[in-house]
Formats: sequence, C-alpha cells, structure tokens
Amino acid sequence: MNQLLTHQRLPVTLWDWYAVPSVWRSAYIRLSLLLLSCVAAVLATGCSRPIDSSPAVTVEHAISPEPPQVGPATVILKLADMAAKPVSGARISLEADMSHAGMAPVLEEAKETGPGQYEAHLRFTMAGDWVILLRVRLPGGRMLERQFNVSGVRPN
Ligand SMILES: [Cu+2]
Repeated sequence: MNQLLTHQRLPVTLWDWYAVPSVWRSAYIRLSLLLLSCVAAVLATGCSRPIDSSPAVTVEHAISPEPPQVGPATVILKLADMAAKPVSGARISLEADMSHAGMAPVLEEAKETGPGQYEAHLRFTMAGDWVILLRVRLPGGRMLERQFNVSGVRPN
C-alpha cells in the first residue's frame, strides 16, 4: 500500500484523476479543502486587521491598589509613540467587564494628568477576573483599542 502511494503520480489530467483509486481521490479532495480553508483563514484575518495597525502607539498600564480588590481602583495609562515620546491630547474611555456573562460593564473616562499620562478611577463591583478595554482617540482622530486583564480581583 505504501509502495503504491510513493510511486503514484499526482493526478494532473482528468484521465489521471479517474485512474486514481477512490480512497486517494477523497484524500486529495480533503487535502485541497484543508488548504483552501487555510487560505481563507489567512485572507479573513488579513481583512480584519486591528484598528490600531497604522499608528504605532504603545499603551502602558498600571493599576492600584496592587493586587486589585473590590472597590475603587485607579488605572494609570501611559501613551508613547514609536520614538518613546509621550502622546498628549488623547481621549481614552475604559470599559471594565468581568470574564463571565451577565454583568453590567463599568464605564469610565480617563483624564490626562501629565504629558502622555492618563488616569481613570473605576470601581470593581465583584471579586474575580476582569478585562479592561481601552478605546483611545488619538489627537489626529485615529482610534485604537487595547485590552488587558485584571485577574483575581480580591474580595474586600
Ligand atoms: Cu461578576
């Protein structure tokens, strides 16, 4: 069987194709479908590029208290461009969600407290794992989105 496979030419013409045993035929079809779906997946991800692909802005975050706990928390965000220069004049909104469904998101706006440094005050309403989504409107009007996890918020 193996011998047969290694010596078998790939079916090039329609005639070749019908000469191929049906087992191999379906294997070829499955292989090409697999390849097609890979190509499709690559194309799909290429189309849905993240919004922030062009402006190279880094967003650093810190949260206090550390470790976070139920109650008020401060999120500090630092925006810098590729040359590590602070990015001022951005508008940042935060959305904090728990990793499980069925809870209202916590929404806040950050304020710039120094060049490129922004601060937001929010309240964790439950212990557990949170995700914070940042929507940043850069001075030029471009939008970027970042998210980070705040896992293991402790009960108060
Ligand atoms: Cu919850």
